[in-house]
Amino acid sequence: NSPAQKANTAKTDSTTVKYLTKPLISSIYTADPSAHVFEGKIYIYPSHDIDAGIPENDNGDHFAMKDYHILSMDSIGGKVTDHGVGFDIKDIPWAGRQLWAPDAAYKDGTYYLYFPVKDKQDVFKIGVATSKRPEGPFKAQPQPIAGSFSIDPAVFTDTDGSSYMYFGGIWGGQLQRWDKGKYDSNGSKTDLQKDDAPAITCKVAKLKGNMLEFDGAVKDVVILDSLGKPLLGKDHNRRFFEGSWMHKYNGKYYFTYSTGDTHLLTYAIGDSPLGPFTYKGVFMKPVQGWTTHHSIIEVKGKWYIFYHDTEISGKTHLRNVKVTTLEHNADGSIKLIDPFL
Ligand code: FUB
Repeated sequence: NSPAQKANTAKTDSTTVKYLTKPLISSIYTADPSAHVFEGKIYIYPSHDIDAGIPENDNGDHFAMKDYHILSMDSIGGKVTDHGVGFDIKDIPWAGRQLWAPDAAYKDGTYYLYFPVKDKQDVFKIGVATSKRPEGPFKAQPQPIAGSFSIDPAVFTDTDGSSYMYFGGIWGGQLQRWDKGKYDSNGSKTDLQKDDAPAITCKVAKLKGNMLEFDGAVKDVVILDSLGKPLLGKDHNRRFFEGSWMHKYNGKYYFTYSTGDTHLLTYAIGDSPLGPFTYKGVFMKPVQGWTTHHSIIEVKGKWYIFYHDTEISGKTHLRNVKVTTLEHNADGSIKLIDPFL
């Protein structure tokens, strides 16, 4: 455990802790919820946490997930349906281990499930699987998406119909090992280890119309401070770590992400889905547990954030998904959410 993780756990050891909202389901452990409105319902694509008995480390080996259960709700606050296993690691021909945070998209009668998993050489890549139903079962393409790497795919479809994938995560997500354009198995276990250089950042790629391939080069998601300078490696309270998402509000593009070891959800705003984005602030304080991962959707004119914490288990690798409201202020900023009452 890093000191930050210990502090984060200690904060919630007290018996007086009261949570802002309740877990959506308790029959299985779920995390990293990517929510979408499909067919008039809310579908949630979470990781399915399991206890594989692997000790906790900074590489994230204890997150040893093997399948996804897709959840749905008719409305926020309504009954949650667990549709059972919609996708299994054993059906991915190239997979080795660790099926991490997924996302989903819809186009022209097909649902697309995007998933990160380590290949047989223990390198994270991103794959895609398809289904005619939002809850699956999903069938994987035979190979990972060409040019993909690292973790946490988040697919955003703009109002003009173009889709983009945001992806990447440092430390156990291996993003820092791709800094020179190809995977360096001897690379850093954490970040670029250059405090005064621009921090490694999230990646974005436009998707082709077939939703299965990248359309052109993978680009950096540039996050600038208020003076127009890129965030630096030492700026752990603001720099990108993992768990990105994109939503569009009043014509502006909101890039939201986790700062990882400082346990914050932060946002940056831009005029294009490809950025650059200007850092604006924290919109969610640390949850219980080390990881923090979210998605943001609009349902019937109101905005919601799906996130996870460890209320049920108290263990960082056994998480439970939750939902609460997200509010934009009149000036476009996001109201700060405290996950505890
Ligand atoms: O669930 C495994 C990893 O933990 C995710 O990929 C990260 O975003 C973090 O939530």
